Amino acid sequence: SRKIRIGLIYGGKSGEHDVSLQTALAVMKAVDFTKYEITPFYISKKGEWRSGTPLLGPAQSKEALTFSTDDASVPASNALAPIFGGIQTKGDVAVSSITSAGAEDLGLDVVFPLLHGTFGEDGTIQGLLEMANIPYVGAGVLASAVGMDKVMMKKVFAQEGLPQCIFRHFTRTEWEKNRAYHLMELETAIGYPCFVKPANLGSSVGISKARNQEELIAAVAFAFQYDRKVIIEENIDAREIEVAVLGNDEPIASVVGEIVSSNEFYDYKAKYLDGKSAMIIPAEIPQEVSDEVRALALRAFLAVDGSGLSRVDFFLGKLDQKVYINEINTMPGFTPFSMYPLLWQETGKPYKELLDDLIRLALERHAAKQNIQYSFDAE
Ligand code: G1L
Repeated sequence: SRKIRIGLIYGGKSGEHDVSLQTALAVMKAVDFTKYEITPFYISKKGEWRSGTPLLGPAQSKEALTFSTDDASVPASNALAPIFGGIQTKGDVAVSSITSAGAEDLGLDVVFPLLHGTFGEDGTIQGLLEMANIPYVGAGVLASAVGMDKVMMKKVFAQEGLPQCIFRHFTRTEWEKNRAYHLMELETAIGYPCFVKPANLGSSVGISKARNQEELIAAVAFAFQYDRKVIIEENIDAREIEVAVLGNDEPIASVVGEIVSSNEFYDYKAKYLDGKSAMIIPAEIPQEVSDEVRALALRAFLAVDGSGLSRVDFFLGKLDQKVYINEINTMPGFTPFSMYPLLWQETGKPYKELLDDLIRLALERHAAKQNIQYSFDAE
């Protein structure tokens, strides 16, 4: 049978541009080119799309990945043209349409959207791929969008009855109209210290800790520079533990890992170091806690209507030994040295196999959707 044709979309207009390139290179290096063929789709920092011809082996350099030199091994072409069915001229008007003929037209079987933050993880690229009827790896539009908005995520978790820390949220308009009320509410419900964050999880910027009212007001103003919604959370003295989830309607959970920050990790004989932190896999926690966390991770994945993969992050209270869900990440770090792949590695699934599974899951989800009727008057 012929090779499966993979598209990799990477780069993008976010702060994670370089992480995305590294991830694309890692995926290229890991896939079996006797089974797969890869077409690169690079989005520059300015938002221009560039695509190349199918690769028969991994790109050799970052320049080849970004088509930034004239002698790049892969010639660039207008990447969006095939997705939008080309651009035609009708009289004075340029017309283009998203073809729903989908991946066959593009010469692709499945796409990896390796993009972080706004325009990548928030459901927008997933929406574009849905409209073009192209199978893609990972979360769909809904789970991506819920996973990007901390407030929506916590509301979904609350509805599912998942244990989480105390939080409050408001928009800039609400804050400006009723600041005294919100301050009183935050002080009685949460108290100090507390964490103030932009609701949008696109970046780690805009986050700060407040120890008193003056700091709280400054922290809220700071967070509003990054989003129109902010969330305030209680501070829990806790260990950070994480679980990898893989699957569609019947997901499975990996072993549990722990993140230990640099000022604490010298006591551990850590196998995996990631700059400022160490990853302890499996986490040194009681079996009952590990069982509980894995079950909660699966419930969280199903609650947001996840598909493909997610990393689910928890706090394990140092004082009460209680487990709190922190967040679900539908696009976790994904090089072979990131927590998500390492958790599967330790569970017995190496990176290559993980890629095979994710591709199969994407194709299965797409095939199942083809049988759904979307309207009465099909043309
Ligand atoms: F395609 C997958 F598998 F769904 C996928 C997509 C994106 C997995 C992991 C990621 N992660 C990233 O793209 C990033 C965290 C490297 C941001 Cl650029």
